[in-house]
Amino acid sequence: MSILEEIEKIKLFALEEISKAQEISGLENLRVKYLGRNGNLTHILRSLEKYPLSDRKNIGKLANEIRLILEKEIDEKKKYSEDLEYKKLLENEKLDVTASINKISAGHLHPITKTLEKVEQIFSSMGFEIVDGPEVETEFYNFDALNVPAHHPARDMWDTFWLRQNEVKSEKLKVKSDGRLLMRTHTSPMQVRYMQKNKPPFRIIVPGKVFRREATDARHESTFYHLEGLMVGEDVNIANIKSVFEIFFSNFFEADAKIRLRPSYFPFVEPGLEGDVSCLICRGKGCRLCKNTGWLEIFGAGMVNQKVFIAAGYPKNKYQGFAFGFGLDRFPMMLYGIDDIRLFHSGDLRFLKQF
Ligand code: FA5
Repeated sequence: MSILEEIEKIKLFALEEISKAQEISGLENLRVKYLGRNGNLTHILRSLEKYPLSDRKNIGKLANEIRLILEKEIDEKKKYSEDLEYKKLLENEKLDVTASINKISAGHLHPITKTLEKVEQIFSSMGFEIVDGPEVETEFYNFDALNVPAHHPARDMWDTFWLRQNEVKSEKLKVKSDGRLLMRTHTSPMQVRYMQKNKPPFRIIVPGKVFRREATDARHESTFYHLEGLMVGEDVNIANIKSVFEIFFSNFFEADAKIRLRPSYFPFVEPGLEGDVSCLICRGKGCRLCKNTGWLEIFGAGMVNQKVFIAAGYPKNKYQGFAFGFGLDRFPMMLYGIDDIRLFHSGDLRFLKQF
């Protein structure tokens, strides 16, 4: 085989090896093997003097051409392999934002909070302002200003937790002039607090926690939620109570809930009403929650007693208005079919996770 044929053969071998090489390191080895100091082609170029002068030019030319071809091939393949490796690297590193991972449980709103949001939204749509009040109240706002003086038998209905005064340091509550401190038994104290600072006409709701000394059962807790409502103007009348309740209950239960109004007594309203809603758990047939009556006692209401207006500093007989108080916990009980109020504050995850 002539030296020119031998060079061509080297070229064929080299090209085949380059095409088969998978990795950059493999290509570098081929560069050394063929083009390196002791490489096959370099060796031929270095030993040109051993060939006749007439052949040297052709041998050298061919060997150099092939050298350039191999260099180009190796460089191109190397660039291709580098791109490939980079692509692989990117593929391994890429972040799939849609991939499912082990979810961290973030919790959710308590059923009473959900209820409150819905109630607030309905009353807001009827133009009621949402007002907040203190949970620690004075005897004056919780009782006296609402026409429940000391030793009045109505105080028995709202027996509560009294505080030792030196345990509470609050400028706002004006302890000395407003009597002893207690955990509020209803959100009604905000009637007078609000009226002292605002003039009619207005309509407000006051949601919040209330406290009572109770022997608890399926319908009674010692800590529960109330929602007070108050609408005052010069011509507000009892028909407004009925229409507000009808709109509210049909929106809240998204069902045909029946309402029953009964005469009742609350010292701060005259006349006073008790409002029942047909039990949505048993649909009126009778169950543990409704004590087999088919009705749930949900709210107290009535026209504001003029004595309350006077306690707030309003002139007698100038204004009239209605007030009502809901037990808020009983709403989710009916909505979700919960038959024991004590579950709400039990902290039992098996219960809470259902909502
Ligand atoms: C009152 O507290 C009055 N302040 C309501 C009111 C406001 C009447 C304005 C008139 C005008 P009562 O004690 O009935 O009323 O409580 C109101 C509602 O709270 C009840 O109808 C009942 O649904 C709920 N409730 C009462 N006691 C408890 C309790 N221990 N646990 C859970 N809910 C209760």
